[in-house]
Formats: sequence, C-alpha cells, structure tokens
Amino acid sequence: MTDDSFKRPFPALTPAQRYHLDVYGYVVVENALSEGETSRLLEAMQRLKRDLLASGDPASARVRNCSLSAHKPHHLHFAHILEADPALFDYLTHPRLVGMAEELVGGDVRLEESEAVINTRAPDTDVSAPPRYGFHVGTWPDVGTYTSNDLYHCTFVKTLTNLTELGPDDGGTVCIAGSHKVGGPRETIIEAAQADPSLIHQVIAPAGSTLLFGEALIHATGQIRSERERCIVIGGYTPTMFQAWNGQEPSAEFVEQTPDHLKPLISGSHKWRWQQRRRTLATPAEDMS
Ligand SMILES: O=C(O)CCC(=O)C(=O)O
Repeated sequence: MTDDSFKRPFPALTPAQRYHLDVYGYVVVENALSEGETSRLLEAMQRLKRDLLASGDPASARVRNCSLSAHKPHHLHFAHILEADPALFDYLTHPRLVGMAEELVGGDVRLEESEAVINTRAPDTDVSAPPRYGFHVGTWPDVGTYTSNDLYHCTFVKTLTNLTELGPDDGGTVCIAGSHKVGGPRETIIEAAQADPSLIHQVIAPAGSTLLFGEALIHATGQIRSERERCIVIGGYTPTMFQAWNGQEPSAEFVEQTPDHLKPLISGSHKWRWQQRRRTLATPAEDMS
C-alpha cells in the first residue's frame, strides 16, 4: 500500500504488546473498536445471518457474495463477508487493525480472506469433562515465519474481533502459547498442551477487542459452556504477492467500486511490489488519534 492517502499507524503496537506477541504468538488489544463500531458490526452480522438463513438451503445460500462454510444449528461460519455490508468493509480496512497486521507481516498487506463465526454452546457439550478443541494452523514455523530486527514475523496473519463480550465460559478463541516458534509435528505439541492445560490460553475480553496472531500459532474455537451467543469477525492478511484464500478473491465489480486508496489492500494489486517495513522492540506505537 504505497498510496499515502491510506494512513495507518506504524508501528501499531506498543513495545509491551509487541513483546507479548513475540513470546506467546498472539496479543489481545482490548477495546480496539469503539462501542459504536462494535454494535454496528454486530447488527451487520445479525442481518447477514438472517438473510442467509432465510434464503433457503444454507449449504448453497449466497447473500451479497457471502456463503456459509459451516452451518450447524449452533455454529455458523461465514465465508467472504467483505462484500456483504459497509460495516464489514470498514472493519476489514480499519487503519489501526491493518497497521497491526502489517507489523506482524513485516510490510504492506493484502486482504487474504474475510470470515465470521456466530455460535452457541454445542448440544453435546459435557461441561464436567475437560474441553477438547479442534486445534489447527494455517502456516508453519519453517515456511511461514521469519525473524527481522530480532522480532517474530508471519506471512499469514489474522485480526479476530469479538463483537460479544467473552467471559471464561463464552468460548473465546484458544491457542497453544508459544507454538508459533516451535517446529516438529503439531500433534506432539497438541498432546503436550492437553497434558498441561496451562499452555492453552483463551481470549477473555470485552466486546470490541481484537486478537492479533500469526497462523503458525496452533489455535481453535473455544468451548462455549454458557448460554451466551458468540459473534466474531475475522480479517486474514498476507504480503501483497500472496493469493486470497480459495474462493475469497473479491469480485471484479466490488474492486471496481472500492475507493482507489483501498484497492491494493482489497485486490492485492501491488503483487511483487511488496513494501517491507520493520520496527524494533523499542519503537513507540504511533498515535494517530
Ligand atoms: O472461532 C474461533 O475462535 C477461531 C477461528 C479460527 O480458527 C481461524 O480464524 O482460523
């Protein structure tokens, strides 16, 4: 993104937040969004949910170019929310959050995917048993990460924002702390963490908080044990020369009507003109307020 009219902070994280990210593989920025931004997004997601469910067969439903990649009664996973609502577009292009993603990628980014989850407690949840998680990764320490200025970077990054409050029983995202840097079979790390659950960290945060992590970190949806519905929105970002996730390229019509200064972010048009940018741990966060 070399267009100067798209201003975003660099670096976006304070040294303490950057240190947390390096050590654990993630950082939660509480109240990254205002109450107004959060409630506008939640309304947009509830509208999208209603429209998708009202449109017939959830497996084939497509509303404003969004579809459901999982559609159990207690768990809806939305794929490609980018084009579905201006509030969602504003989230995915939010200067501060894009700045956070750029810091972890180590240069300017393109949007690689846009997703959301609305879920409630699974009907078969046994709240007296230790939780089991669907741990997974999107990249690996050997192919998807590197060190520069002594800081950890990852080429596949997510900003995941909870639009509903997440207490300890509300199913916040879980991850295996530090797994972003540890090589070897993922299964072995998962077994180790299951033997010592203190290695599994969970997001507990007010609505409007953003979890930033690289996809080499082993992570999963948390287990909802309460009566609350959870809603999260997710932006995935990569260096500009990478591709969008399968089926997540924005439509030509959508790119056409995107404001010029945001087109490279949405379409990846800068491709191999990737602008690298690195901080040091000591660099203070840029305050754009
Ligand atoms: O539902 C969640 O909290 C986790 C989402 C996830 O696994 C992902 O975005 O890769």
